[in-house]
Amino acid sequence: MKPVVISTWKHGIDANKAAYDILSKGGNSLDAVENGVKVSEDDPTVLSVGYGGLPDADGRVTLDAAIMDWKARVGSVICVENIKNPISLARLILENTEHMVLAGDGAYDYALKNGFKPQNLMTENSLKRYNDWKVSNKKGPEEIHTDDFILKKTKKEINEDGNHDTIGMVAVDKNGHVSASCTTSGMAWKLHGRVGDSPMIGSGLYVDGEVGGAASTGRGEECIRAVGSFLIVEMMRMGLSPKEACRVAVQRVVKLNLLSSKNRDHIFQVGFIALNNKGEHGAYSVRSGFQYAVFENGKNTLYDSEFLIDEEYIIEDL
Ligand code: SD4
Repeated sequence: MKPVVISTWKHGIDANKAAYDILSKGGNSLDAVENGVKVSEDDPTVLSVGYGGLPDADGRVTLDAAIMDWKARVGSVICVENIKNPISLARLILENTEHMVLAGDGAYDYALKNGFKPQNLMTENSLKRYNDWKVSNKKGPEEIHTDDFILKKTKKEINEDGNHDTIGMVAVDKNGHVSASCTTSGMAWKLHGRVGDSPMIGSGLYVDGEVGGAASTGRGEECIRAVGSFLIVEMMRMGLSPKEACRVAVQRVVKLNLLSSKNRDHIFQVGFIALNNKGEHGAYSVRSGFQYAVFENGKNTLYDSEFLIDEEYIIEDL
């Protein structure tokens, strides 16, 4: 079964290829999850990650990324601009510093001191979409983001839309060592300085070498308050399968959303993926439309995730 790599959304297919290439040659999972998600960071057609990621309300492309390995080593960058591969910056923090998280200008300065080249990450397409949003936007920026946009579409349209979302990746190598990565430009049109779940250890991703790892995508605010990825790993530790553990986290996300007076709605997506150190994997999401890519036994496959909403009993049962 091992090695295995899993990642979020359709663009995970290409990212998985790069990761599996490393794993199948005997490489370790940390190298795999860094180089895997870099494929999405480099791809201007992926509108929620790296180069070509949609900007915030001020027209600034701000990136978040984090990486974690089976030895509980962590690197994370928050709200960094003009660096195309924040995941490699996160890896550098993991390898070279006594810290775990660098933010904003400090992260940027550290990148330049270590050989990263500054680059404008706005593409013609993302600039056009930003300008269109500015003209059409009637609501405050915090109420408009890619997930709401996606969820206004039909299920069919959601599944045909290859232009979303954050990439989260979890891999296990031939030695059973698990690592995870997560990288994003966050919600489109977010308030400047807003940070989502992706760079937050425990929310956007988590790994425990004795158990496995998990990663998330979707509306980060909902995942942060559930500390979703940590919860999944702990559920797997207690014996749940990766899919069952993801389902528990999705239930928690919905429960906490219902409790909150401010965001009492279900018009959002959160999806989780999980992989244990035996190579078993699973996913679950709040709503339909979430897909995840799995490369195992030499085959790269895109799966539709099971989802919670439409299971009406769950609201009362929580
Ligand atoms: C965030 N979770 O910044 C990321 C964005 C995302 O679907 O995954 N959108 O909240």
